[in-house]
Amino acid sequence: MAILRVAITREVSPALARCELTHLSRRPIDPDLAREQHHRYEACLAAAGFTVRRLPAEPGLPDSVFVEDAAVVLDEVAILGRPGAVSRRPEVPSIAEALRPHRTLVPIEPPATLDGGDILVVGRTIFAGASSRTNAEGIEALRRIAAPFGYAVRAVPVTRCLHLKSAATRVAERAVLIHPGWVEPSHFSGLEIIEIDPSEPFAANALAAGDTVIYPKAFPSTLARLEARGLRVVTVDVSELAKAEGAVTCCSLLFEAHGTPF
Ligand code: CIR
Repeated sequence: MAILRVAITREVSPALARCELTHLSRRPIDPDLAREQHHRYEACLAAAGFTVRRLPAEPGLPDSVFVEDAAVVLDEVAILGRPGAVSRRPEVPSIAEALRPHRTLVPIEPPATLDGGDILVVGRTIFAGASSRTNAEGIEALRRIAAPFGYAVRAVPVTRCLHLKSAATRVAERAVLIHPGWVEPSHFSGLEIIEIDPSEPFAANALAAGDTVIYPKAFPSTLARLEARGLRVVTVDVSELAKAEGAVTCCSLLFEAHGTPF
């Protein structure tokens, strides 16, 4: 059977305007534009070689487009998240069903909380943000589940932004894009570090999708840094999702699977 690159996404909820907000003030969100931007984002994933499996919208779950937070998909196993925001916990069962054909599923038990947005995998190292959403028990549970597969889990304190991946994301096999004011660069010693342009504080969230980096259109100065490094970057306008404190990693779960396109 062929190896497929799969992207799980979920249609924008009509309730997106009632999303959780932690570091942003509420601004009006245009739901049609949000949906359109999300569809263009999915088109970028398809162009990057991913088979996009879009789950139906969840009208009662405002943040459910941000599927990344509901699970951590490793090559060997999928860890189901237990979102730190109580309103987001009902997002997990449908993500579990979508992952079930592809991975053994392992849940996280209370009192542990873990948002996928806090989990950054670089090779066999997992950086886990200790944030307002992911607690020490969540990081310990992740370590217990991932260690037998040879992963080392490193906890990284996150206080100035929502998730670790608001401050640091992987842009190439061993390169991370970071906001040094939001996360201490020394945590990533041994990796190549690209810093965001300081004029663009939200610019550290980039999505490595195969050989392509999917990146918000809103950060031209940091984009120039990524391109100067020789990365293949495609930009997408995610302005409406950004008002919900989301960005490009949050809107998909990417993994390899055996099978035929859906
Ligand atoms: C939340 O506060 O949970 C959502 N409004 C935004 C989640 C964004 N997710 C992510 O960065 N992984």
